[in-house]
Amino acid sequence: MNQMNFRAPSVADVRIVDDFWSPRQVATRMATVPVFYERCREAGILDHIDPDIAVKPRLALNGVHGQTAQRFWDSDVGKLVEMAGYVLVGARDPELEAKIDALVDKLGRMQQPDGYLNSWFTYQEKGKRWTNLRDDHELYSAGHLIEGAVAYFEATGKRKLLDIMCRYVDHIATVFGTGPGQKRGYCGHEEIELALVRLYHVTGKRKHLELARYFIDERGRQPHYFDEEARARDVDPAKYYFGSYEYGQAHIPVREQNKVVGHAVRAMYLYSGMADIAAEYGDLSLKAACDRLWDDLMRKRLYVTGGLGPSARNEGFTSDYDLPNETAYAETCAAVGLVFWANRMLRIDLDRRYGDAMEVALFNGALGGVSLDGSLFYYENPLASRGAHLRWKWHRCPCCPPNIGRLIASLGRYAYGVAADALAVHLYVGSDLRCTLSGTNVRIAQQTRYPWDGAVSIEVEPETPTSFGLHLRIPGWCKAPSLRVNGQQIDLGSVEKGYVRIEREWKKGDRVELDLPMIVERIHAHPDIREDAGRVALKRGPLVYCAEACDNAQPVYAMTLPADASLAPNFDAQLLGGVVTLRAEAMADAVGEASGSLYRFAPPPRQKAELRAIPYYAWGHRAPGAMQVWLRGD
Ligand code: FUB
Ligand code: ZN
Repeated sequence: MNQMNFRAPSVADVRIVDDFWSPRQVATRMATVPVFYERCREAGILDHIDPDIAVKPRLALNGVHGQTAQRFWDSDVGKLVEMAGYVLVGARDPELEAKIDALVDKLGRMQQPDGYLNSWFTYQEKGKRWTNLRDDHELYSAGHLIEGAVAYFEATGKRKLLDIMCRYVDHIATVFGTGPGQKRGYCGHEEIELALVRLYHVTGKRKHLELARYFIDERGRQPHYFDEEARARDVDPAKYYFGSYEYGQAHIPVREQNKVVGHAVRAMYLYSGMADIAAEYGDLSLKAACDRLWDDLMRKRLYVTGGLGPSARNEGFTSDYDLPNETAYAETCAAVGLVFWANRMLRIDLDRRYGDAMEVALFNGALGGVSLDGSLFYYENPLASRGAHLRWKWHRCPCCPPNIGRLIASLGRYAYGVAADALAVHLYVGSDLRCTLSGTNVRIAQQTRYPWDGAVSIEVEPETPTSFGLHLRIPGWCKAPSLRVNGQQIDLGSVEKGYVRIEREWKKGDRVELDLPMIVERIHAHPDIREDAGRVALKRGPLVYCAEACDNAQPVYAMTLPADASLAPNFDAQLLGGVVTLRAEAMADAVGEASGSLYRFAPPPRQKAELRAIPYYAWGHRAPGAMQVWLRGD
């Protein structure tokens, strides 16, 4: 394993100053956070953690299989706090802080004398705590509250929620483990694993890390914990509604897993936790498992948008190459989860396959999940629509809005990796980073018009001249990159795993200029992805494109893009907050030409038609209509 450990900087260490991302961060602060707070309040989520409201409404189990999203309402509170924490870093806001402080106060008063903290099992199903880890999300909710506590502490210095969660974690550590009398359990929905690692980074307490490792190590072992706890509830484990524990990646121990299976968000969170533990303990067996799983996902189960999990039935994976477009589930949270996982892989292995995937998932599958103004959301992110897939204000399971919100608000964490004597630049985004390299305080100022233009300028400003390595990702999509340091060309011939390393003594005023020319690419799918046979997708730099009905005079399903059609990019500052659109001369079947017969012996006549495509992340903002990523190609 690469001995370097590229840790994510804290949100406070990176200020984003970027034409593309700053407006998204503003939208998160001005819309996603307050809107999500209000909608949680209206739904009763905030009252549900309020100990002063003694009589809670009885919440029906309204989900599939007798499950309900209300069981994990606390996780929404955790994600709200986390998102709020990140936006507070850039701009302290007494009003927002007062609201979050009030929630923290409620959580503190709801906490049981032994440290336990969960509103469902305090008010709805008292006495049933820790009886169904497979389905009940108790540790999942704890994980999100932990992440919220860490973010809020880092942003404000207020440690009340952090202390509450440390107490809860101490309680959890008495209940679960391999010691006498302890339950050898773990959560059906992973999350607490990666949250405990984040907690460890703040507290420095080894016991937090060790609990995370325990949950990773225990998963999928025999005798199977989920079987035993089902029997203890007098339930036949064989009647599990998903049939197999693959649903929660608990079918076999994690080090034996080779295939990306089950619920997509759970899978991404688990693999993120595995990568974390691999990094913390230098655990090669976990890294190897991550690599096998990574290859499986990349080779057989990922949408071109970085979306993942095609099926609504299990909110997850099905079989190899099963990537339908119109029915794609591709939950926003799953693409966000892939960003988390890729970023953690980069921590231990500086390889652009992780950076490239992180970028694709971020700019497409994840970013598409929130409207440009930050107030409307998608849960599913199909790659084709007939026009009925609309952005919504609220969902009975509101997991996605705060997930994409927390990602955007903490973007700086994903842009860089900081090691003791090296810095990695994973994402190109206008930003100002402060970090310590080789013991010296360093400021890195990055400027770019990415994703519209691949020219990147990086100014390096160490307090005193200092030697360290600067690693820059050369994206796999870029065919002719070039690099200059202080005007001098650097040879990119021997770039290791897609990251160029510039090792030198850096001094104030040093300037790195990276040019990543963006051309429009036609993407062809593996022949076994049956729904994409004979089709092409368009990509420019990190952005995947789609054709929407409102931009095209002819129905998008009837259009064919000839192989020799030239694709013209054009920046339109007035459209969708400013986007590069693509135009091409295409052909369209004459759909209106009605001979009256459904089938015929000759193909329909074709006519020339202009095709216009926009970045996928920006679809669904204008008149509802059809949309397609994969276009018929000649
Ligand atoms: O189960 C908790 C969250 O709700 C999952 O991560 C999402 O897929 C949704 O089911
Ligand atoms: Zn979600």
